[in-house]
Amino acid sequence: MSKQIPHRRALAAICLAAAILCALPASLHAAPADTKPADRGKTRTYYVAADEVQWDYAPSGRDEAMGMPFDAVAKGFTETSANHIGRVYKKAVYHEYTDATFSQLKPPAPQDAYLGILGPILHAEVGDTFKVVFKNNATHPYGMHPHGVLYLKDSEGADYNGGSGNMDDRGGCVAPGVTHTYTWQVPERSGPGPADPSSIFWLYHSHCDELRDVASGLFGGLVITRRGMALPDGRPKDVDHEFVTIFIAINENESWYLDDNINAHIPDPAKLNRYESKPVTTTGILGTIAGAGFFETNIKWSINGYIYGNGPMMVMKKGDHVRWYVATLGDFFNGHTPHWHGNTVLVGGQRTDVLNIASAQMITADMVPDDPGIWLYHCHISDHMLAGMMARYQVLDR
Ligand SMILES: [Cu+2]
Repeated sequence: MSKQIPHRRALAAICLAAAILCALPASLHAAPADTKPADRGKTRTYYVAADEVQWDYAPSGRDEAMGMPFDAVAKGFTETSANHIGRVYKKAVYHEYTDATFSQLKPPAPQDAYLGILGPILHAEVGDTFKVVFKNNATHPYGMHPHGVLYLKDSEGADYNGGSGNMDDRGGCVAPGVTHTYTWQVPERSGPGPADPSSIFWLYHSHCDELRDVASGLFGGLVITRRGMALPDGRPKDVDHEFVTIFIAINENESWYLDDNINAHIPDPAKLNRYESKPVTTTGILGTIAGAGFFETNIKWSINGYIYGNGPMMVMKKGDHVRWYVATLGDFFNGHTPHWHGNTVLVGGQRTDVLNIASAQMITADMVPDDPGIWLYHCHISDHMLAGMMARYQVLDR
């Protein structure tokens, strides 16, 4: 008798466990009968922190796009004076780390140095799941809000009245020093559509106070590759080079660090008129955004956080299959027309050499360059270009 009671209890426990297992949705404890193990997808874990840095928009100290010292207009955007901050700003950016200790940075590969101020580009294949462990190392609340992927409220990374109580607040505003884990699923609707190439791009950015967070520097991207088209690291296997370029007028007047930057660089902050606006270039052209006041020169017309061609060269070879992911983000000023000199691209089956993007729009453009050389890649809105929205890419001959 004394031996039968434990036996019955054990049996009851087994039955209870079996009942719980049978009651779970199939996806939680078993693959569907028609799903091969290889189709179940990977969990891709990334460690991303918001770090405060000193960012230099033009580290070479000259106009690399034109191959000369800064001219009178460019000096307003790059040189410190009584009413100009210059080219170095305190900002918050996303950095990738190697593990959950957040003690060692995982810097981008040398060929990805052109990514500049962007957060890490996180890759996945349709069917996968992102697990993004986010740590806020900064002094303001920040988060990570992704476009395109599938999430529950606590992984949306946005702060607003979404109708589900305090669930909306979780992950939208992660307090300084706090870590939050986002789970983003990648179903079919997050991947390439029928007219898309083998991979597409989605932005992510901080959405605690969207305007000020983005102006402070917190944005990056996801690349989703079609099921069966990904290399082990998630990149598309039919592409030789991927380039992510975000054309963004970073409005430093909206940054959380405006006061810090004024105090650090303006010789006499008490005398500064931070509302000074002069819509005239130093060369006397009226009506452009490339003006000379504090307001105008405190907007940085950048590609990946670089102005006047200061980004590292984007290098490819003639005949390569090159994929460009192009986007913009931010305030009113962010409507852009990225233009490649020298080569053309295909977008959804249509050929062009100029795109048209407004804030948070994302375009994938494929190029097979046939024209070797160093080529200009810039916003075709003329005064954006005048204010520095220029980069270069190089096609090597084979
Ligand atoms: Cu533009």
